[in-house]
Amino acid sequence: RGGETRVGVERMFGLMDRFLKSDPSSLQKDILDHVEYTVARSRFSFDDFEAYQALAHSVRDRLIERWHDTQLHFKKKDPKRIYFLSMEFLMGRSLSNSAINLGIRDQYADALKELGFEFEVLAEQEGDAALGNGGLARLSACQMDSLATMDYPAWGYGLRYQYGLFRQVILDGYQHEQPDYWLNFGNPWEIERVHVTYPVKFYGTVEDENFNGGKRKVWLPGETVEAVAYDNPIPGHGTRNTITLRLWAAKPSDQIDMESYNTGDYINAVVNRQRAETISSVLYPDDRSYQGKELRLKQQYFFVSASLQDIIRRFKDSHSNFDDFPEKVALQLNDTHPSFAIAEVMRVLVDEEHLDWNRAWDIVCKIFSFTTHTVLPEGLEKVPVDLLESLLPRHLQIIYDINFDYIEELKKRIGLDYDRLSRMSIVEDGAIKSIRMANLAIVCSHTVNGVSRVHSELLKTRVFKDFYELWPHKFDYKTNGVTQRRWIVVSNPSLSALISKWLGTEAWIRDVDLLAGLQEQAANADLHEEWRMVRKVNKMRLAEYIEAMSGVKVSVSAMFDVQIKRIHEYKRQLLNVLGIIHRYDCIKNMEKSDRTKVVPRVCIIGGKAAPGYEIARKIIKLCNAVAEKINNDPDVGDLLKLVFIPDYNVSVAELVIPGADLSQHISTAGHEASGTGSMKFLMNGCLLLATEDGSTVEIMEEIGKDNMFLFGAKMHEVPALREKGPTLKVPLQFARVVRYVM
Ligand code: NTF
Repeated sequence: RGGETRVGVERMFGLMDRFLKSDPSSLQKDILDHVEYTVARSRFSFDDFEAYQALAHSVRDRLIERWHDTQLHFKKKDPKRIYFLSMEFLMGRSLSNSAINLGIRDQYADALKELGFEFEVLAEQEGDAALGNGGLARLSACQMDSLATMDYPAWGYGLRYQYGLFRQVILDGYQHEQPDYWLNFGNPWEIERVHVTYPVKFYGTVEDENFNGGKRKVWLPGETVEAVAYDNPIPGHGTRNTITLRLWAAKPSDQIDMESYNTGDYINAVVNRQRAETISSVLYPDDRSYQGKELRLKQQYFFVSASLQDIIRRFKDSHSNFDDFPEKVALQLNDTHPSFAIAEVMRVLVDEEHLDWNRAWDIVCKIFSFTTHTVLPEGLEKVPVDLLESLLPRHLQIIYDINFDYIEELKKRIGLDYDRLSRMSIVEDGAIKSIRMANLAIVCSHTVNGVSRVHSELLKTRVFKDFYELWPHKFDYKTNGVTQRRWIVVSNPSLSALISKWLGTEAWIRDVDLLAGLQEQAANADLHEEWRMVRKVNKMRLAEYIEAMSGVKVSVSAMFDVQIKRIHEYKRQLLNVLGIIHRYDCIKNMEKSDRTKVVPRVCIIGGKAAPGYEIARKIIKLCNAVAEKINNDPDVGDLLKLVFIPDYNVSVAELVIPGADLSQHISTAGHEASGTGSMKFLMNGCLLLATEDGSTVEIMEEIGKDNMFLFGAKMHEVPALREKGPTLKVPLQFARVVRYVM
């Protein structure tokens, strides 16, 4: 911008070194320059954290080069772009992942060694970006990595929360939540775009206005908040493609409310402006129950409105009308959270771009697709109409209009079946009139997908049955996956080296199917021995961590039996703990001579409970109480240990998974939409103990029933069991154990 005319292209090229070099001495120079000029420390005196900062900036420079090239390339080609809208992204740390995807991790490690630093030690300095809760959010992160690696012209859009998922601290066995003010020490992985800002409006009224001889609706908003873009470059592996995760932060609008200033109440006027920032301040820590809170709704619309303004601006840069919009724009709704995008596109096209309603509707029907991550109908969002009417009055009207047309159409298709019409309506008439976000998403999307095969069957036969019968062609499934870049290469470098050595190629890092090539070596004793060594080293690393976090010494020759995930009744951590109590009791009652037959076991449980989820919190307490009892019983020793790993997050998972021998995925069949943890354990060579639920069913088909421990009732057996009620007769000594551990 302007630079070309002022300096001249030739001169600019002359001044730039084309691309940054990645030989050891260039890397060392870069790092030291960043120590001096970015971190502002002397190159003769800096600590590990400062070294990490400098290193991160050096990697980021290389990311930026590719990122610019990618943007330029796509600007020229103008392909159809994928826009992935998600309220949550659990990115974890970025340093190792970025350096590996850029193909220069080892060069950095060598360069640092000569300076007296260890790459892995510096990598530990980075905090987690925890802008999400659980499975849905980590899936978003894995998806971004894959989209970049597979050369898609994709964008992720979300919110830049100032407080990510709370930190879990265990005091006296209970979970306590502490704020995760993760931006405290700066974030080298984001680039603030002070010029990429959009006004986002709320409240106000809708008026009729004369227009072209008729009437039209005009929204006169009551509050404006500015959305500022923060870009996070996401590099692909083995490609220059580097896509963008654009996160929005709320800032007070520049449009100064002169009235409050003129009344002389300057201090209050400034304080009120500052309140705007609360919109992006905190992530809601509950992944299931929808609470109908105004702030949450504001967050949803805020990120949707900013993202769409950005998307439409990009489209209009190279198109003069909306004819090609569906050929150039695909919007993926990650669960119902971004569904206001539908009403917002209608509003922009009709009210601002003055397209006629039917034409706008035609466009809307071609651009949205919707992924749902839940099984339970209770988990689906319902937005109270009252709330919407005050916050987004024009959107409410639009949703009513969409619903009116849709119900009229529906009557023609299914007749006057009022029960069904009312079930399928976007608007729910009840004690609290509300908008069913899932219905809105299904009606307006061309594709609806579940996240595993059984999940999609459940959608078709239960949750969205009425819709499936009407539009079978819309329903599809995309079984979740995870990226081997993070879950093998970053988290288990020794296994990664082993795989490349035995396959004779690194191509599996881009194409996971190539791992099947290891089958040829399945019986090779040397491979087994090497793998065993890799596992042992990972277990030692994990044992050290366990001791540091919980003070419990565990033996690496014991079997490490792991269950790490959000704490939920349906995930049945409680069942796991009851099983551990039973195991403990059996050992206690055993003849001493029989104890030699027991396989020593370290049970590891980790996960956060939503702050308002009482039962989940109690499960954590139970777990810690049982651990206290067992771990301090010299009679049991190394035969059984239980540790609750506090503050489970992406980085902790990277440490725990490679060291696990057995992992548990024991949700009540029919409850886990997919589950992705199992895939991470599996690709690290860990055995699964799992119910036939979600993606396990497909994993079972892939690896064979003989290669996993299937557990528990099947989906079709669950309703009858529920009907029957509890049948388990609690053995006496079992009850005794429960009593003395609590
Ligand atoms: C989760 N849902 C599901 O519970 C998992 O089974 C699934 O693997 C992941 O989504 C990813 O699809 C959520 O995290 C949410 F938000 F819906 F609660």
